[in-house]
Amino acid sequence: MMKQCRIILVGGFLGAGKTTLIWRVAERLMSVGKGVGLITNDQAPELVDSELLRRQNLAVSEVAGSCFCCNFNGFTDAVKQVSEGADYVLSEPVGSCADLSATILQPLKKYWNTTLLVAPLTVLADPGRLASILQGEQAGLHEDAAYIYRKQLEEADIIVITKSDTLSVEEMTQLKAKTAEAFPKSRVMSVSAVTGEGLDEWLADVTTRTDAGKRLLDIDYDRYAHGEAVLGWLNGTVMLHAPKPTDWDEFLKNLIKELQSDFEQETLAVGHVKIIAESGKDYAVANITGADCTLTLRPGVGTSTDVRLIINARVECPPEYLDQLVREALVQSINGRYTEEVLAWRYLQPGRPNPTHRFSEVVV
Ligand SMILES: Nc1nc2c(ncn2[C@@H]2O[C@H](COP(=O)(O)OP(=O)(O)O)[C@@H](O)[C@H]2O)c(=O)[nH]1
Ligand SMILES: [Mg+2]
Repeated sequence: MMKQCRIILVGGFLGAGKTTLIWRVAERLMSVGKGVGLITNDQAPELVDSELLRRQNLAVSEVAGSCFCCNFNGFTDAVKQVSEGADYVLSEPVGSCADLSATILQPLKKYWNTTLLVAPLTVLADPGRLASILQGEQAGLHEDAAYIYRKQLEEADIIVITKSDTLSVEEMTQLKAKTAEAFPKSRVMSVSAVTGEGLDEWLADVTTRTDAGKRLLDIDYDRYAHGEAVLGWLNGTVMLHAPKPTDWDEFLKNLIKELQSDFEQETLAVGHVKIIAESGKDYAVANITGADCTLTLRPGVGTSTDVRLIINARVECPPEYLDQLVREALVQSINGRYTEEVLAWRYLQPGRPNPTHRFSEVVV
């Protein structure tokens, strides 16, 4: 019999910690000799996530230009590409996507059951946003984006609260209990990609359980579409050339701070903004996530004359305005010191989700 590869979908809202978890877990699996393939997803090419994961020497395929659900065949092509010789394929759907049980898990179970084992649907939740949602608030998001957030949790086979290193044990115990109460049909766990806490427990579940996509979501596609459309998206790739060696970590820190203060000033809710700065083998990543605009900077790209920036921004405003803000922040940070070469630059508003398949019954 042909070897079956297990596909593990790791969903959850923008900035929940999907890419970080996938990377940690891929490392862990490979260290015990397992073959791992990865799939990232976005509405437009030039993804920081793909670049970051490729830098860890992992086989990565990207479904760009539409989400997995609206391009199921693109998704399964990507699965074919990275599952060759792999024991596990880890895949990250778009953070504002929902209804994955009906549009991805059921079709996989139905049409791909001879080659793929489907793991339970995991949905990650950042503790800050989750706590707000559980209190009936909106986590600083538009009400329809908060609606998507709740719907994602509702269909999860497993809800994983991420970033447990940022809470006390007591706070996490309470948050888990509240989550289990609000979403009684999902298993609730917690992890930290920083300390590794909870990773083995989650892995034990998704590498052995086969009860995937146990429920179908009751979701209003008008609200879902609107919740996605309130976010402007921007993906850009820019080369900067300096006349003399320059500290690009410092530059990146300034750029992300500039953006953070712009969004704060305009009171725009940030879904997720991430920038990778690369020079040869060296790179740094900066992120803004969450209602409170947390900032993380992983050094270091160091000092050189040239740097490549990939910028991905998902912010609650019209895409044209996001384009303007990001351009202005770049101009400010460059301050006439470097020459800029734009390699790719796209901004868009996600279109209405129109899934390839949408099952109305659970496949057993
Ligand atoms: N403290 C902490 N931060 C984390 C953890 N996992 C992810 N992050 C941070 O959360 C932000 C978003 O992570 P990312 O994996 O890109 O989220 P994604 O949008 O869901 O793929 C980044 O700044 C990460 O460094 C964690 O376990 N602990
Ligand atoms: Mg990601």
